[in-house]
Amino acid sequence: MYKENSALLSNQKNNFSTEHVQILIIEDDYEDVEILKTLLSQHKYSLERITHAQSIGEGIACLQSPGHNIQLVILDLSLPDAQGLDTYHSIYAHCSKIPIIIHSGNIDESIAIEAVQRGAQDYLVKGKFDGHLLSRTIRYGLERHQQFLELQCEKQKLQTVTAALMASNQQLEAMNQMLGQLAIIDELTQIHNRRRFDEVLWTEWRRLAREESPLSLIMCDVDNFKAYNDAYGHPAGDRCLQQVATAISNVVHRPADLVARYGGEEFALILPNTDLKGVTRIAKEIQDAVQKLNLRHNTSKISDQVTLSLGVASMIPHQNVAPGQLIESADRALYKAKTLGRNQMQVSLPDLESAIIEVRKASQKAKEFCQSLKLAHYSLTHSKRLEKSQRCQTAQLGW
Ligand code: GH3
Ligand code: MG
Ligand code: MG
Ligand code: MG
Repeated sequence: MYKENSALLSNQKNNFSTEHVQILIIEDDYEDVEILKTLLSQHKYSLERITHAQSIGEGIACLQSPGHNIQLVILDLSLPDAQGLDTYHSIYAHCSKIPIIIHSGNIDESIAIEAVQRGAQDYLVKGKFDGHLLSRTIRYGLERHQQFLELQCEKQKLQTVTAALMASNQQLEAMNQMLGQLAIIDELTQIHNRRRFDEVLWTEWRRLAREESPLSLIMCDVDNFKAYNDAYGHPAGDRCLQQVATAISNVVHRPADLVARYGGEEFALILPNTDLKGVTRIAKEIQDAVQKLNLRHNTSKISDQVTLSLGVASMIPHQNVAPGQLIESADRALYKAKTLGRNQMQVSLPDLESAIIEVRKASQKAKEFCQSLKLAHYSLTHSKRLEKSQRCQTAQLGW
């Protein structure tokens, strides 16, 4: 379509001088044809470039003939094979790219208006125009039509550019999404990475501090994994880590739970709104799930299969305590599990938990104290006024 229009434009450019214009007259009345030809030749239109058709059928055949170079059609609306605006529609359907001027004996203004609204360049009433008007109508018709084609061309160019832009935008979005995923997913195990773990821990810590609800953490470490690599090779070690990661992921189900590869052969779980009882149960399920994998580990010092050591911690976060404290707490428990023989879970001693409770208590006391001070101040000033006016006693201060 775009190429078609461009070709038409280049054909027509600078070719509007009267002696070069190729016109098709579709008219069944020979007298009218002669009148038109006379008027045209008086205005220097070349009669050699004027073609005549007597019916719609003949006109269409002419417009469909290969290599025709008709630039403009003058159309009678009353023909042997078509009448009224249908005549116009039939021709327009075959040559929407060529300007059409209607030449009719019908003086009905409404038909003229409708024809122009539907794309005709003008509507000339037979016997009501002279050569000047005809020539001007042809010139304007050709120019207007060329402008229309140029606009169409620009519109199509714009559409092509817009489509290309949209396509590259979609590609960009897809790439951005992929990059976003790459930034938070561990390549080997396809679970979340350390970076995502840090983000989520921070968010959940602040959220649960407001809610005053528990946040739990499990740190898992594959036992004697160096020996596994040494015995079975690094690629087998990689596969083992993938299986362990999947097994751990399958244990947790809540949307807010997060399983991440914390580093090397260590995994970490964030379990929001989960208390110590809940997290202990999950840790045991993880141990069972890894045991069920039944991955041979003949060089392990503690079992003939791959095992985990787990450290568990749980606390109600507080805005004055950093979330790193929870990690340290779970890490201490993991260290204890390692030193006590591996292949087991240990729970962090709630020393920090009690520190947080102390902070809470102190903060509550401070609030109460402030409240009491306000009341006492009110009570003192109030009683002073009473003493002056009514000479009565006393204000009490206490909290
Ligand atoms: P422990 O029971 O005390 O945890 O002993 P360990 O051997 O598991 O711990 P250590 O820290 O001595 O060794 C960890 C090993 O984990 C060493 C390293 O080669 C292996 N490892 C870390 N990341 C990967 C990995 O991406 N792929 C493989 N195959 N091995 C890894
Ligand atoms: Mg007629
Ligand atoms: Mg380790
Ligand atoms: Mg280890």
